[in-house]
Amino acid sequence: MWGMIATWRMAVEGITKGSELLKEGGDAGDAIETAIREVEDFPYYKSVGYGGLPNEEMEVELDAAYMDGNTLDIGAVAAIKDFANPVSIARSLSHEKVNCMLVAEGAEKFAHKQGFERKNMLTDRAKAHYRKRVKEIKQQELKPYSGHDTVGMACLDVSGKMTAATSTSGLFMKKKGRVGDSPITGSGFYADSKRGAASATGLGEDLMKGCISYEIVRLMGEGMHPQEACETAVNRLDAELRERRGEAGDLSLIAMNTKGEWGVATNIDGFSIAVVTETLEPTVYLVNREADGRCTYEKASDEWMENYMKTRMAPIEE
Ligand code: SD4
Repeated sequence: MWGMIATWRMAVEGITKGSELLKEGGDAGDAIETAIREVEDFPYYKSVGYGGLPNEEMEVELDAAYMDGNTLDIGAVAAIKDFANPVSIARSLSHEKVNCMLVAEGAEKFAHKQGFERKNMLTDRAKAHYRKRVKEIKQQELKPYSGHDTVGMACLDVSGKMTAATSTSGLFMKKKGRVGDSPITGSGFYADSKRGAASATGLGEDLMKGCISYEIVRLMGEGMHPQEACETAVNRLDAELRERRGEAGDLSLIAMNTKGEWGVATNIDGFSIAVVTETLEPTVYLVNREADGRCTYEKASDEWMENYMKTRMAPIEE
């Protein structure tokens, strides 16, 4: 069995590309890197890679990570600027024994030495989003941090190897140097070929409070189906946060186990996922939260898919 699951609709072209490799018996590391690069390169996805939304100072600082579930190797970069594909830099760091998580200038120096492609990641479109948001914050007292779509994936190849990876520009209007859950092991991602892999999107500050990707892998290791593991971990963390702090940020998780079974859970409306397996063609699902805390999903309609692209590519009215 092989398969891939990813956060958000935007990942479907990526997992389609990744699945071409998996189908041919390819490696879960190559498949997940290929899939995430596809999302990073598409300029209209405004929270990953090229076209990602900037921080408060109008700079695009990117976070990314990669984990190999066979060796438990981890590589991550945080607050890196001006490089095209942070996930590939993260994967390259995962081969290092030490210094495998680098931030800002340190990460950029490593990437430069390794010959990774430099690119100005701030697009005119992202600048327009920035100016619009500055105006909205002033006029409508909007929360600056709303709107996010990190790409996080879990992958299984025919050899049984599992990987997890993430890539994000983090929260729009974040403080310079702010790092979310996405490059943090166990919070934004975790992979263990003996148990499964998981990844997160949402409010990093809250996802980190539960080390939630690790928690889901742990629950799968105890025999839970990925769906039950995702629901259990998300509902528990959501409840703990509400009890102790009076509120919980957005928590949305995906997972796959060693058999290619998968699961998803969220505490928000409007979450979507992209999935492909040996027996399922690349499919986008919209996730619904039920009153009893369970999450169900339905295939996105053609109309929904069309509308999604239209809104992503619509001109920005400033
Ligand atoms: C972060 N978790 O930096 C990321 C943001 C995100 O969907 O997921 N957006 O906190």
